[in-house]
Amino acid sequence: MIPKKMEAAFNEQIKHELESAYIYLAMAAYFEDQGLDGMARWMRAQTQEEVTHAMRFYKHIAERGGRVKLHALAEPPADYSSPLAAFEGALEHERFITGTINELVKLGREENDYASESLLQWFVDEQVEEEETAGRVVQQLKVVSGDGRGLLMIDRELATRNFVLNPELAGLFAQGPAQ
Ligand code: OFO
Repeated sequence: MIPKKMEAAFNEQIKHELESAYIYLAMAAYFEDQGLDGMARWMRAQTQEEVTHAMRFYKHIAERGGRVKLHALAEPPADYSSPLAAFEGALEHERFITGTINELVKLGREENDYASESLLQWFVDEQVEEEETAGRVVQQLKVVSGDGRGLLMIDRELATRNFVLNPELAGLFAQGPAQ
């Protein structure tokens, strides 16, 4: 059985992860509007990934006899002053998410909740990657500093991103073998 405090904190984290999805979908819409299709695609892939993050917590709560409860999501910003500002927003948001994951690790230790350790370690590792990925795009956008040709090159590179659903999670979306 999942401790009540962990259940509440994980439900809150589902909200954070879905808010991440919502923020990135709003960024996708911004890039769509700017004609930067590669960046829009990258953000749409990121949106899908964030939904899988929420579902990892959903699955964990349900498997341990807890109750998943969904909270209201905040409205994300619709506009950005530049592609760089949008990716800086993404990086800042990922740093915020890292903080929330660290708090969960701390709470898990206080509650002696060993059953959540491997799930949370997965997220600790994931956040290193998330910050690195967003940070790399920020760096590249700074290098081209608004130069149209450079921007289109980055856009083309980001267009190669594909979202691939981890087969382990397929069952959560009713797309794979039942789990
Ligand atoms: Fe972007 O890692 Fe989840 O929120």
